[in-house]
Order: sequence, then C-alpha cells, then structure tokens
Amino acid sequence: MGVNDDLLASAKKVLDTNDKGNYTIPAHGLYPHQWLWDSCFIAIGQRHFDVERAKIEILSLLRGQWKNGMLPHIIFTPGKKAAMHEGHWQSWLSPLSPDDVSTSGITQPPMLAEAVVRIGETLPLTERRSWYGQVWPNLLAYHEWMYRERDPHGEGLALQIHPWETGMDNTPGWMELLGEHLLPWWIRLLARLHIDGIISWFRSDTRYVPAQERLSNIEALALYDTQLRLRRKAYDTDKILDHSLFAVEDLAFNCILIRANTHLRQIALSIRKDLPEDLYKRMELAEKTLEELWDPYTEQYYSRDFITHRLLKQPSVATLLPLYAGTISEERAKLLVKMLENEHIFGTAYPIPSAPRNSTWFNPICYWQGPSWVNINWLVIDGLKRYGFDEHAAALRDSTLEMISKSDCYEYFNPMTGNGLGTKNFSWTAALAIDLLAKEK
Ligand code: 9WN
Repeated sequence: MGVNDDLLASAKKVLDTNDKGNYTIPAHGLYPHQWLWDSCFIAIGQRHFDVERAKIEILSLLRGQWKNGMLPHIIFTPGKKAAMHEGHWQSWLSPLSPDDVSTSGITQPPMLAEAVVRIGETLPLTERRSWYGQVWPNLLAYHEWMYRERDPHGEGLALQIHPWETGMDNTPGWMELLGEHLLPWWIRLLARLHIDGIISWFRSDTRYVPAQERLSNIEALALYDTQLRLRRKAYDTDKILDHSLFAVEDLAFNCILIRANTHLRQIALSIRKDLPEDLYKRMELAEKTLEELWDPYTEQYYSRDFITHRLLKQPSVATLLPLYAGTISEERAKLLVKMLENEHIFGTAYPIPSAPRNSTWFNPICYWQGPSWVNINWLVIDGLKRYGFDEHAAALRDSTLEMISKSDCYEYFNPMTGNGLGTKNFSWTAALAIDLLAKEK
C-alpha cells in the first residue's frame, strides 16, 4: 500500500470511530456532540465513499434548526457531559428552540450550502435536483434568518455574538477585544492576582488535551462568561444587542457566507426556485460591503466591530479567506497570495499558521493562535484554485496531506514541525484528507 492508501484507510477509520449512526462527532472525549461546521466538512469527505451517509450527516444537522431558521452550532448527544453540555446552554429557555433535541443557542460559519453542493456534485442530475429540493426549505430559512437577525441594519455583513460562532474561538482579535473592555471585574481580578490557576480544577477540556495547547484559563472564563450573558437573554438577538458586549462582523464567517450565497443562487436556478427579493438584494450588498473590510494601509482585510465599525486590525489566517469568498478583485487576490508566500507571515514549513508568524500573539502550539488547521487550508486551497493559482493550491494541498500523513488525524498541527496537536482522531481532518486525496487523482 502507498502512503496515500495508508492515509485514506486511517482517515476512514477515524470517521467510523466517530460515527454515531446518523451523525459524526468531532472526536470522542473532548467533543461528544454534533457540531455545525464540523458536520459540513465531514459530509464533504463522506460523499466520496458513501454519498447516502453524507446526506444523512446533513439531514441530521437540520433536526436542530430553530423555529426562526437558525442552525445551532451544537446539537447535544443526550446524557453526554463534556466541557459543553445541554445544561450549560439550556436552549429550552427560548421558545424558538426545537422541541425534541437540545442545542446550543448560537450558530457557526455557514458551510451548509457548500456541503449540499459538494454532495450534489457526486449525484446524477435528477437525484441532485431532488437532493437540493429536499434541503431547500431549511437552507433558505437559514440564510433568511442570517440576514434578518444578524444584519439588523441591512448593511450586508452578518454579525456574530460569541467567539464560538466564528469557529476560531481564541483567535488573537477576539482575545484582544474581550481584554480591552469587555471582561467583567471578577475575571480581571483573577488575572491581576494571578490566581486563575484555580480554574484548572473546573476545566474538563484539559483532561483530554495538554493545557498549553488549549485556551488559557482567562480566555476560557471570558468565553464562558460571554455565553452566560447570552443565556440570560434566552438567546434573543434583539435583547442581546441592547447590552451587547461581543458583537463583531467576522471576516472568515462573512467570506463563507458570501460563498454560500453563490451556492444558494445556483441551487435555486437548478431547481427553479425564486429567491425572495429582499434576500437577493442583501446577498448582492454583501459582496460590496466585504470591500469595506479592506485596509489600504496594511493591504489586507480585517473583521469589524459591529457597533463602532472599527476594523479590528489583528491579523489572522482569516485574512486569506476572501480568496474563498471568490468576489474580490484579481489584484487583491494577488496581494493575499503574496502574504501566503511570505515566510515572515504565513510561509511556514507546514502552512497555514492560524496567526501570522510576525504577530506578537503567535504561538505554534496554542489552538487558534498559531497552529495550522486542515479546514482552513481546505478553504484557502479552494479559493486559490478559483483565482487560477493552481500551483499554490497544489503545494498547499501536498503540504497539508504530508502533515496529516506524518502525524495522523489530529485536530491541529504545529506549523513549524507538522506535529499533531489537540485531540487525536479528529473527524474534519480525516474527512478533508479524504477529499484532498480524491482531488489528487
Ligand atoms: C466550541 C468542534 C469545535 C469546532 C471549533 C473549535 C472547537 C469548541 C470548543 O471545537 O470549538 O465550539 O470546545 O472549543 O474551535 O471550530 O467546531 O470541533
């Protein structure tokens, strides 16, 4: 067996191990529930060897949809206690939550349309149309919710109310923003007195993963506190925004949304559905508003504070995701590719570091503050190809596969050495390895 066959076999084994029948958990121990963007990436891999199972992965996400159209970031496996569990979220506090499953009260990057289309690509035309028709009402309701609730001023960008919604929990920009003025006094006090060590006793994530590879105690508390505030408002966006603390327009999230909008339009065409006019307009506006996130001085895109419209100029790998959105000019795409090549920024031995090497935050082993993540690489590879940077895309695909072959299906990787970090047997690493391998043929 060749190296690639070995990798394929071990990736499939990871997906098998994490398969709960109708959905796949990201990993045993640390993540025993169903996560939104994880399942989308998982289905993108599953479609290569069992397209019916890939469909089920997506349909099982839809069982968590709220009555207002929101897709929650977690659907809980009943009775499983972990760092996150149903009692922590109490989704039943909201009348909009689904009746028969417990979920979190926030969403995650909208990868759903991408997964739906990738599954569709593997089906013959008639079956593809019926697949699109099957998920259409839920998909449309999700996008309508996004613009109705998360773009209340009709500006074209969706806002996020918790770092977990962005999927990049402790990316430097969020930690800087929370640290600036959003932390409650008691967390500041713990930090100042250096007694946050006591929090370690209450953390279950660090039982599975070395503490230095996860968020710091202060970061974990900050996220927990932000979540409690959302729960107190029963996850009602209007009430949350009344006293908003964390409210950002995340660059990565909005790039994924813009790509999802493109897919939504194509799906609508293929099954002859009309998009509601208001949604159509919002989707067009989104592409224009993305350009407001461009900073001409540093020549890159950033996330933005929802309230003040201040650009949050703390660079991260999200900087490269406008390539995936696919709506930016070729000229700007070239500038982003230059950053990807630059060895002081993103050009490490095993790219792409989640925080640039020249950032004061850069830490090659800490979660979203330096390690390379396979899902982000997958998004960037896709974007590079669409802008015609085929060689860059092939190089990134090769180094990503090499990193996984070398270390196994870990959650994230040291960008300098390629060593695996976080939890082992991580589903999206396995699924996207399968997808990248399929594209090599
Ligand atoms: C909180 C499941 C999820 C991913 C996120 C990743 C991490 C959760 C956590 O794990 O977040 O949602 O407990 O830290 O940051 O992107 O979806 O794999």
